[in-house]
Amino acid sequence: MNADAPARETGETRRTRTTDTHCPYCALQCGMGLRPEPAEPGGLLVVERSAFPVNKGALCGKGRTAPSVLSSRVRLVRPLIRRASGRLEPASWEEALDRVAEGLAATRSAWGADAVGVFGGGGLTNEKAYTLGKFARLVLGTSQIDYNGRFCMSSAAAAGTKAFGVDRGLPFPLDDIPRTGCVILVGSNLAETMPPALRYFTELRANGGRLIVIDPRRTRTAEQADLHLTPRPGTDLALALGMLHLVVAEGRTDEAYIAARTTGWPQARAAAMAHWPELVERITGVPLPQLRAAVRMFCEAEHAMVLTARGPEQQAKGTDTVSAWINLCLATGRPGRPLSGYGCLTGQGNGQGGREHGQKADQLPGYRMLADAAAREHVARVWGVEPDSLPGPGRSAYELLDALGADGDRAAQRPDAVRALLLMASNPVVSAPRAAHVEERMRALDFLVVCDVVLSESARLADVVLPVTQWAEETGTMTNLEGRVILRQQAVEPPEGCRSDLWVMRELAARMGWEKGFPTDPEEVFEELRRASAGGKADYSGITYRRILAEDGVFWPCPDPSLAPGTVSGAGTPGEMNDDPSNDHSAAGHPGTPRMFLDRFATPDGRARFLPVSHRPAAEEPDEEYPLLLTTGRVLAQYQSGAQTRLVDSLNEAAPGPFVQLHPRLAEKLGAAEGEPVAVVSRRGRAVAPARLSRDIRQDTVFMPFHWPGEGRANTLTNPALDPTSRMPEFKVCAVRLERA
Ligand SMILES: Nc1nc2c(c(=O)[nH]1)N[C@H]1C(S)=C(S)[C@@H](COP(=O)(O)OP(=O)(O)OC[C@H]3O[C@@H](n4cnc5c(=O)[nH]c(N)nc54)[C@H](O)[C@@H]3O)O[C@H]1N2
Ligand SMILES: Nc1nc2c(c(=O)[nH]1)N[C@H]1C(S)=C(S)[C@@H](COP(=O)(O)OP(=O)(O)OC[C@H]3O[C@@H](n4cnc5c(=O)[nH]c(N)nc54)[C@H](O)[C@@H]3O)O[C@H]1N2
Ligand code: SF4
Ligand SMILES: [Mo]
Repeated sequence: MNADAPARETGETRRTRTTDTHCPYCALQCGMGLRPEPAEPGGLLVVERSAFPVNKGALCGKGRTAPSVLSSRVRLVRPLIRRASGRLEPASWEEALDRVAEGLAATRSAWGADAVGVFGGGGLTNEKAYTLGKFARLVLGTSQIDYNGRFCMSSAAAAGTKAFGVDRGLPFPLDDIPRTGCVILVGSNLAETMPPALRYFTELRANGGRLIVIDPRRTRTAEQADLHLTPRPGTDLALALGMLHLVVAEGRTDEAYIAARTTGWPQARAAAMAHWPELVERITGVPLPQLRAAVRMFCEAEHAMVLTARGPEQQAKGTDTVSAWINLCLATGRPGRPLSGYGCLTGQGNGQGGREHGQKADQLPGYRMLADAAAREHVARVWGVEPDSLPGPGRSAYELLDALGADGDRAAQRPDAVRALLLMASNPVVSAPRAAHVEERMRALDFLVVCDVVLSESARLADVVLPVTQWAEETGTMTNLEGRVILRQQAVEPPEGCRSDLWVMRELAARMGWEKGFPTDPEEVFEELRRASAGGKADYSGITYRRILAEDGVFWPCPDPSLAPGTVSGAGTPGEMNDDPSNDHSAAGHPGTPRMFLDRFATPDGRARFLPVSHRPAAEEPDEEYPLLLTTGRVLAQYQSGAQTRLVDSLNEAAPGPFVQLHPRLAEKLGAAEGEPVAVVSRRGRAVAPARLSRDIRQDTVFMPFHWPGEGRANTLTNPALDPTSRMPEFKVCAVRLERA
């Protein structure tokens, strides 16, 4: 398979021909070609890469316009330092790096290593995420590192690990979707959040399969469904339990599968049976006949899947909610069967790989756990340090942001405050829950360093801003939502003043006494990551850049036995999950694992675990003062905090600013007309945005997208109540009232 491996791009070829690479944004990681074309925005023409299997050439508007964010017109191209004037002013790299190294070292020596924090991002390549985790633990010696992926799929990750022993968002390729019989899509608006993936669902329906969408709003995705259930936000847990109750009551369980492949059914069954369908109807607002219809469609299909996204996951009970959906799948014999099972649609470009290689508070590379002695020993050996020198687990993302700064009264309240922060690839001022508080905490820091490609709202608060290179200007691997490791190749030279995140970390490490151990060549980092991940759950040791190019990506786990450590506890045996005939073993090494769990789950006994879960209310339910529910999410043309996409004219024309989606009846009660500003008020604050009247939303619920800063910032309102297991904030439900603005 290596014989026809395409050549890696070189500086020479880059200047003249099309480079195969991938979009900078979401977890689909659509393949695209980039060809130098001076007249185009960013100097690059986007060329269709129809041979790449995931998107077959299709791109959404964000992907098509991504090169314009490469342009130095909108980019950071020089380091900035906050001077005596109070303003951010240009500086040399030398001065900026010295300043950062001094600032971080000063905080550490005055207040201890845990007074320095690191906040990463799920958009970073595997190489960067790996290096950031290593930099935090070795150079800074801090336990205080976490990342924005905590806000993304952490509930699904926690539930997947509990049930299956490993967390890979989709345990099967997207290509299985058109051939299954029924898909329940829970809280995903993929028609807007990963448009080229819609094709898999239209093909499913063309093949006679059924699509059920569960979303309190009638979205573009819901429009495609055979059945659309519109529960009250925050009640998916009850909905799943009600369906499981009906499955049992109607005798639709797969007893042979339950006996052969699972544990814990009696307890999970008992918990579900306490959720009577009539009670579930009352909690969720979904009429019982619809619930029955959904159960029938799901159970009558020979093959079926449940896929969740942020709707049910971004709740203070997100982990239990996903467990309830997994229970439904297990009771009906789906996971580990062909064309069937449970999957989570991961969100950020490297949302999957970014959670595997050590930028998470409790984690080491290869999805190893920091608290596991054998894992520490293995990784410490790869890093050439003593296992005892590695710090333990730290705080989760929101808890870390909440612990920033020791000003005023907080100095006494928070002896363990984080006083200096290195922020790489996230914009929490816009995207974190209870954002006004988070912004205040960031302003209270002694020292804030931001590495970014643009001057984001968070970068504006920094003491030092370091301008870094991005996707098309550098090479690195990403792991898409299917667990497919792909290679983003450099297609263009970066602007003069920009340096890669890897280079920044190397320079800082050197200034802080680590001359070695921080290579800047991505492939060299990847070779080290292969060894560090060997024998871990997310085992990349058999993957090489060359193989990725030759095979359109390689699915982990992909072990190389020659790199495996002697013993690693809890590592499972990935090869055993991999008896799929489509995985053609050959002399070239392990073929990778497109489909997991066909023989066994990654638990010690090989069985999937039912979790007994029960409904509970949202952290904040409506009351007289705050009678409505707010839920939040995305629109097609903007990406996340908008730091990148708000710089693109055509995207701004399509989605110019925030809005409040509300039902015409609700608007009438309020006396608000289409386009008029309305104020949404929660216990955290007040946001104002134009009303968008729509019959596509429940009358007790309003929706706001979260892509904008300022007055219309949705996260001014959101509730930072955390899931007890995943530490996911409750972005998808809080109590609000509306006022005329
Ligand atoms: N255009 C665009 N695409 C993106 C992104 C982007 O910012 N913009 N971000 C990427 C990232 S990081 C992610 S995580 C994904 C997210 O992808 P999605 O999960 O598809 O996106 P969201 O809009 O956050 O939420 C999906 C739906 O959940 C619904 N929902 C709200 N509350 C509830 C609830 O209580 N229960 C249920 N069942 N549904 C509910 C909302 O109405 C919404 O339609 O998108 C990725 N793709
Ligand atoms: N209310 C509400 N809030 C939410 C959500 C929601 O549904 N509702 N969703 C949550 C979710 S799922 C997510 S994933 C978060 C995302 O929210 P954020 O973490 O704010 O995500 P981005 O806006 O993608 O921020 C990425 C930043 O990194 C920069 N960047 C891009 N590439 C690189 C690089 O290679 N290196 C460096 N150093 N920087 C780079 C970008 O310019 C940008 O400033 O938002 C969360 N917030
Ligand atoms: S769907 Fe996602 S990966 Fe594909 S072009 Fe759009 S933003 Fe990029
Ligand atoms: Mo996300």
